[in-house]
Amino acid sequence: MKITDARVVVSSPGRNYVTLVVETESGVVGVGDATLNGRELAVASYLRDHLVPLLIGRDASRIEDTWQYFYKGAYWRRGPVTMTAIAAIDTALWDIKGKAAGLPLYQLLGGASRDGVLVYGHANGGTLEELTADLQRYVDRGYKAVRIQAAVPGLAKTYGIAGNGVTTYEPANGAMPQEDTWETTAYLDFAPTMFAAAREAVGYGVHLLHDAHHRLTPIEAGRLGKALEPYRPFWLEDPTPAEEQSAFRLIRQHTTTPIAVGEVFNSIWDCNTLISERLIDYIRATVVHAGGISHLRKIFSLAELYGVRSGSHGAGDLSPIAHAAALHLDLTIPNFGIQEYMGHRDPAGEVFGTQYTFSDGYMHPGDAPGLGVEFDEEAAARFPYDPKYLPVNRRLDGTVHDW
Ligand code: KDG
Ligand code: MG
Repeated sequence: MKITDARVVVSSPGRNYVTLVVETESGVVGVGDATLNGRELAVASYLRDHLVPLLIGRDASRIEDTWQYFYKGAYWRRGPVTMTAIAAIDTALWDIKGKAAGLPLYQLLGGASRDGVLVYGHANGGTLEELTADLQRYVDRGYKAVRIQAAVPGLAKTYGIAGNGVTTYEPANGAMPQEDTWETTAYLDFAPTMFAAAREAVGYGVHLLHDAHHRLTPIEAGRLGKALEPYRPFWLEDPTPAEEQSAFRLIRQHTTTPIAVGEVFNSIWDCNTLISERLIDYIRATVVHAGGISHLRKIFSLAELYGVRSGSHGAGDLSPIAHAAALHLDLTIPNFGIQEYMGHRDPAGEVFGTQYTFSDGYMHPGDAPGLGVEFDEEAAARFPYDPKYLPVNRRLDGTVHDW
C-alpha cells in the first residue's frame, strides 16, 4: 500500500495544533498529531521540508521500518522536534493499518487489558475556595482522580492559574511570553495546606495529584514529598528539572510519595536510568513527543520490567488525535497507571471528530477502525495559526527560573 501524498496542516481551533495527513493509493487516509506547544512551525517545517518528500512512495504498512529509516537515517538523533515529527508519521501509519484491517487500533496492539482507561482531570483555583469548588465539580462528574493546583498566596501570578474564578488551564496565552515571578518558600509553605483543604473537602475516596512543574531543588522536592505524605497524593509530578536525573536519587531517600516525570522526554534514552534504577513510579512520556506509538510502547515495556507504570501527558496542547492514540495504547499495556485528560476547548470539536468516550472516571477509545478520529481539513482552514507562548518564570531578584 503505497503512500501517495502527505501534508501538514497548522490550525488554531481553540489553540494551535499541527496535524499530518497521509494518503495511500488504496484511498485509506491516516492522521497523526505533530503539535509541539510554542514551537509548532519548527515541527511543521521538519515534516514538510525533510520527511514528507521521503515518505511519498514508501509502503504504508512498514511502520517499524519507516520509524528506523527516519530515526537512524537523519544521523542527528532524538530531540523534541525530530521525535514529534517521527511520532506524527508513526501515528498516521498505525491509523492507516487499523483502517485497512477494519479494526480499532487497540486490537492491533494486543487487545484490551482492561475495560476502561482511568483518567485524571484538572482542578484549579485562584483561592483554596475556588479550587475545592472546582475539585467537587470533577468528583460530581464521576472523576476518580483529579490534579489540584492553586495560586500561591504572595505571588502575583502562578503558572497555569487564571484566577478570578476562571478554572480552565491554558498557560500559553501570550503573543510574547508573559513574565511570571516565582518564590519557592511561599510555595513549599502553601502546598501542604492546599492538600489539607482538598482532603477536607472531598475525603480520601478520590486520588489527588499535583504538578510541581520542575521548580524545586532535589532537597526541596524531598521536603515537599514528605510533607504531602499524610494526604496520600497519587503522585508528585516533575518535582525537579527532568534532565538532571541524579536528583531523583536524592528525592527517593527522603519520601515515599510516588514520583511522576517525563512529559518533556522524547526517547527511551531520557528515561532509561530513571526506570531501571526505579527512581520514579510513573513515566509520563506521550505518543506525540516520544516518537509515536511504536517508540512509546518500547518505553512502557521497559517500565513494565521495573514496576514503573504509565501516566501519559494529556494536556490540551496535544491534539485529540494524540489523545485517541494514547487511549488505544493505554487500554492494552499491562503496566498502565493513569492517563491525563484535560480535554479540548471549543471549537476543536469542529475540526477533530472523536469516538472516545468518558464514563464515571474512565475513558474508552471506541471501536471505529484505526484511531477513531475524523480530521476535517476544511474546518481547520477556518482557524489559522495564532502564535502563542508559554510564560517565563523569574525569581524575585530577576533570575530566570524553571517554570
Ligand atoms: O505545553 C506545556 C503544557 O503541556 C504543560 O504545562 C502541561 O504540565 C502540564 C501537564 O502536566 O499537563
Ligand atoms: Mg506537567
